[in-house]
Amino acid sequence: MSDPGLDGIPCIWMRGGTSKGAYFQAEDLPGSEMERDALLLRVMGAPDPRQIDGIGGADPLTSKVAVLSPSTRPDADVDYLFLQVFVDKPLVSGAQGCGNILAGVGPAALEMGLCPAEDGETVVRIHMVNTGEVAVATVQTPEQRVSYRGSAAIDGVPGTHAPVKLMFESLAGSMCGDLLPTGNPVDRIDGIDCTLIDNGMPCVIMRAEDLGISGSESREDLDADTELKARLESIRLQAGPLMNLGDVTEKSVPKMTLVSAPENGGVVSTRSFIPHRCHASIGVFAAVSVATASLLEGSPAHGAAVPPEGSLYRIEHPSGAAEVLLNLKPDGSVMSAGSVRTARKLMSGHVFPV
Ligand code: NQM
Repeated sequence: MSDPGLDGIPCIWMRGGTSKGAYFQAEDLPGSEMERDALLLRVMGAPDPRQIDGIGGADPLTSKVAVLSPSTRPDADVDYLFLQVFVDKPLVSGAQGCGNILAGVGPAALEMGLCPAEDGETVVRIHMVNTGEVAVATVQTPEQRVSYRGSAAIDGVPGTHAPVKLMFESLAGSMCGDLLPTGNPVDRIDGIDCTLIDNGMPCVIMRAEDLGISGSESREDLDADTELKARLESIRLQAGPLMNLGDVTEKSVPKMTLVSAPENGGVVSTRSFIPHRCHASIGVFAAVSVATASLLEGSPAHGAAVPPEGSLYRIEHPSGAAEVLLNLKPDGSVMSAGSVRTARKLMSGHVFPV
């Protein structure tokens, strides 16, 4: 009988967008969720703030897992289940998706032979199991091999790489049932104006100044601000049930996003707590949700925003800006969204969850 601690488990360690994670095939992981999660905690070395006994990078952005399998849906090529492995708690959560790790799913599916590569570009339709939506990824595959080399740059990642184009339709209410789960563009929690929105990612959007910050602080300064974090957690725990997410004490949603006026020609500036640490940039779906909120009159995001000329929304964040494409319907609501990310295969081999 095979022993994963001795024989290892096939794994690709990949950067997807501004995150990093372990990409597995579902068939190589235990079928029982409890056993699977226990194994993933050992793989990442969690719980431990340093993740010294695992491959996690001691940061929620580098303690992520993608589980891939042939698609169960006729309109997709591959199923992608995202799992967040908490760094400092014995918790693995599938109660959110991840658009950055999604950037690596097309390349990983092709590398794993879950779908065939074409010569030039390959379109991979990805069923995002966490939310039920389909993403369409375009991967560079010259001579039917995934290429990670190219000239696309994204803020938060040094250098340039091959682009991975991601397109989405009908993200509204991905986890909350509705774009605005309370039916309001603004709700007040603990005296703070909040837009509770889900256009791909449940987010609570607030004015940075209402929380006593400028919104241009560094990630490190915000992470050290325990008083601010306690206020955000109080709002988050109340927002969870209002957003149809139930008790979110042990969940990584909703994301707590503070907005302010843009400083570098973008639409709006953000500092996004995911939810207990400040993001080094911003999640793809969180950026789509912020861009969408910027269209809603009365929302803190609308008040701070400088609308773009066309359909490209630059959402500023601590390491630059994330570019989000929004195609609008004639009534001004969002029809489809997209983003260009990059990914890179860093290691392919076996991981040993001793
Ligand atoms: O919002 C981190 C990330 C994410 C999520 C998080 C993401 C998204 O940047 O689509 O990508 O919000 O926990 O990896």
